[in-house]
Amino acid sequence: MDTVSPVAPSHQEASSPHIKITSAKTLAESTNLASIPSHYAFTTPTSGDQAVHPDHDDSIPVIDFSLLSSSNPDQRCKAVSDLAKACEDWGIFMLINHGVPESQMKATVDALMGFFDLTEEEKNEFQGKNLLDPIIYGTSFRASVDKVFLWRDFLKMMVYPKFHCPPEPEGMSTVCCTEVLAEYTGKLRKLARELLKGVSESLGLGPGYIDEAMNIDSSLQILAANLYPPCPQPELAVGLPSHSDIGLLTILMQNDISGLQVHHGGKWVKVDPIPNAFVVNTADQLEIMSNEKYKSALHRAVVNNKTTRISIPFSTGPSLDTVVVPAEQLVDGKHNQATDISMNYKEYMEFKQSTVLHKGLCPNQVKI
Ligand SMILES: O=C(O)CCC(=O)C(=O)O
Repeated sequence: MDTVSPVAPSHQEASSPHIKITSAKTLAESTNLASIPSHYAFTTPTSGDQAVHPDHDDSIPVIDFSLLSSSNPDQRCKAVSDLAKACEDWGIFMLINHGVPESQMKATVDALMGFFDLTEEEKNEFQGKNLLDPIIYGTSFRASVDKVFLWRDFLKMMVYPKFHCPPEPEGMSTVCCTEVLAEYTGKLRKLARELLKGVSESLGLGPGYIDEAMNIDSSLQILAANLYPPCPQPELAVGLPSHSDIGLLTILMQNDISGLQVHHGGKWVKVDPIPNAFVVNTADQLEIMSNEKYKSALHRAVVNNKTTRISIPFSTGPSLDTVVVPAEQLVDGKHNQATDISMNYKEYMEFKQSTVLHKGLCPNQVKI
């Protein structure tokens, strides 16, 4: 399965290995920054690959979670069929009426913004070394090896089966990050599980099929935050290049600043935020499990020169030791070749990361 995008920007020559690594936030806040340093400039300007707004008659699907979880069979049936269409045609949809209170969403954004406001020294304590480190803070993708830097800082935390998040620095008594993030991820875990039931049904499998086959009881769930500060030359810089996510589904929250784009019908389409809605996208393990009926959505993030954007993806995968295979019911021997990668999820994560780094492609096509 090819998860590397055909439309990723090409790189300039490798920049000097002696570049001083600084966060995008620190760089953006440095005075008189009128242009970006050369090691942030992609040779293919993103403006040459302009995204469009969705058409009126082909707009990004909206799924109403209250109907998906309704006890009225007709409502649920309609919602499941809308979900099937959304996953098959787009691989991305807006999720409304999901039951996560606006106040909790806002508190989560504030808590994570608060993390990025810490000093470099404080944040750098969480620089991870390995893919499966429970907490990783960084800039770009892997700044120590990246040839061209991405205009983003990030924090990634494994939140299930065991919850991890950076401890609150002393004196920050007003923001209770641990509690906020633990409650938020607990809600999203339930939401993801319910959504996967709907997805399972939408594939013609029983509602519990994915839950059981993917060992969702011990699934790996990761909460991340991407910070994209204002960039003086957004047409040259890249927030996140085209990539697919590695898990089953990603549920993304964002502040009210646009930047996310999805590849659909041969074009890049803007996914403008809807207040209080989540964006949900299909990911690699769902593509494998569904025998490619639901393709893993290619998406990317662009930056702007005015306002900081934050996006907060929550990824649900199978358990690390699950070998994901296509559901038998979706393979019909004659017409349907089964996608079989014969790797467990942990090996898949390592494989995707090493392949991309080895080939020297833009490393952020690897998703963790
Ligand atoms: O910032 C965004 O909207 C996209 C984030 C994303 O694609 C990711 O973290 O994988």
